[in-house]
Amino acid sequence: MERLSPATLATLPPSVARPAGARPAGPRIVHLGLGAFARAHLAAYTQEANAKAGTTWQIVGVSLQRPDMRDALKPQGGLYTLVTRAPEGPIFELLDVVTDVLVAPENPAAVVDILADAATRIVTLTVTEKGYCHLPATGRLNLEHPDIGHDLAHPETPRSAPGFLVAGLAKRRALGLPPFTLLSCDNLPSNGRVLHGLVLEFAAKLDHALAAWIEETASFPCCMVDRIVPATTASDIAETAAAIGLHDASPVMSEPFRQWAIEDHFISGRPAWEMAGAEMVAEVAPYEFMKLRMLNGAHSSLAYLGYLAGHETVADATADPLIAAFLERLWAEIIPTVPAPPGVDLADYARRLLERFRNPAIRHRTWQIAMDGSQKLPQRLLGTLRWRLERGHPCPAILLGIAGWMRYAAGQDERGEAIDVRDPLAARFAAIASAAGDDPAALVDGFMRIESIFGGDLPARDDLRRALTASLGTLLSHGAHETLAHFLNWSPNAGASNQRSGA
Ligand code: CS2
Repeated sequence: MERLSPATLATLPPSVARPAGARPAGPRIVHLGLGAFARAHLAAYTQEANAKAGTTWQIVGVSLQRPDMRDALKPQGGLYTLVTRAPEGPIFELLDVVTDVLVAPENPAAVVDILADAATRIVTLTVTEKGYCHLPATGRLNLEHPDIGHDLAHPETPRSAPGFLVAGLAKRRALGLPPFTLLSCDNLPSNGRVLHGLVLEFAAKLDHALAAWIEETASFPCCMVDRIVPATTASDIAETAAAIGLHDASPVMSEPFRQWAIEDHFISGRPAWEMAGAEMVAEVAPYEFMKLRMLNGAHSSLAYLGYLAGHETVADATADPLIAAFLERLWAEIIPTVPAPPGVDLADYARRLLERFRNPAIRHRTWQIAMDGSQKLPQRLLGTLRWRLERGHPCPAILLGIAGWMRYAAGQDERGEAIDVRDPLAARFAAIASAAGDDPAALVDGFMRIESIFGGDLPARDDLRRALTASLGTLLSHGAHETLAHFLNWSPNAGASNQRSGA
């Protein structure tokens, strides 16, 4: 079968939506961490904004680690298929807004050059939580991170996202160019402010005048991004080929829903993303709390408990009545902690989340979401937990989610088989698990000592330790299914006085 590329484009069936006309080189967005999510979110919004506003914004992707994305997209001239998987059936659409992909480790100087090029106006990032190389508990740069150490010693050939951003900004300043807007699109609370702090901290370590220039001239708007985009599988590739009649090595699979709330503070222009449905808002925080706590908090909880209960995907897990009922209880605990964004009914938002999770056309693996729990737990579950503990409100469902993470991170599933735990702290988890064996109190103690996750305050609460030990003990001795059944029977009123939790 022929490869999708500008040369074979004419053979696409009319059912595949595609942009009209050629692609003149317009203002540029450089995107760090070009994965499936950004290709289904940022790129889709940008293409639609271009079409509606008659603009020519282009995206150059940068892979900070592997060459796979460049190898897949380069022979296709950057073209790829966005497959929107509605329960009623897929929609195939061609995206042509990515014009090039650079592989940073192969040629870091080329990445710095494009960041410093006059046509680059915005640098967007989806480098995942760990890509910020920071200490989530303090928001400061992790100076022990090997890439940060390297980049401070070799600032012109960086490896990390903060290192590249500062190198690009330094070069622009040397060339007499204005900076770019830095837009983090990762699931971090106050993502723009976190990025601002990290970039300034890194720059100040090299050159105070540079840091001052960045502070005065660059902008770091916050935004909340949302679209469920699971990793593409071999069968997705085969299905796409059958539908479009060409081989696309890297289509992206997405749910129909998408949302993007952005602080409108761009120093050198931006695509008219609002014409594609983005919400330009004065304050992103309420959107962020809603999304991180309600969507991602539920996603992570169901990833751990669902995985342990033997469910491969989110849709399978949500089809399990016990997990669906657990989610309702979890949302009842989360909702009071979230300030509703203007015009949003949070109970309604929760109902829509359940529908989105149930979409059987999306095969989002629980194992994929379970990754990097050490980087995700604080903003997804622990903020909610703190909020409730401070007010003396019970939180048994949140505790069960956290206990599920501990059970998972200990590395053995319910049949005694090893779990492939992917996390920057995986080695530490393994050491905790081997020291604690299956003693729940020792496991809770070991995990709670990880300060970058739990901070100093949570481990000091004996009531919390006891409650987590009880939940984890039940998970260890009875398994996720029975634990959930017991949990749901035992405390029938959502969020109400659950004695067992004690917290
Ligand atoms: C998921 C997110 O992988 C994960 O941890 O929770 O990627 C989630 O699908 C997105 O944030 C949805 O917008």
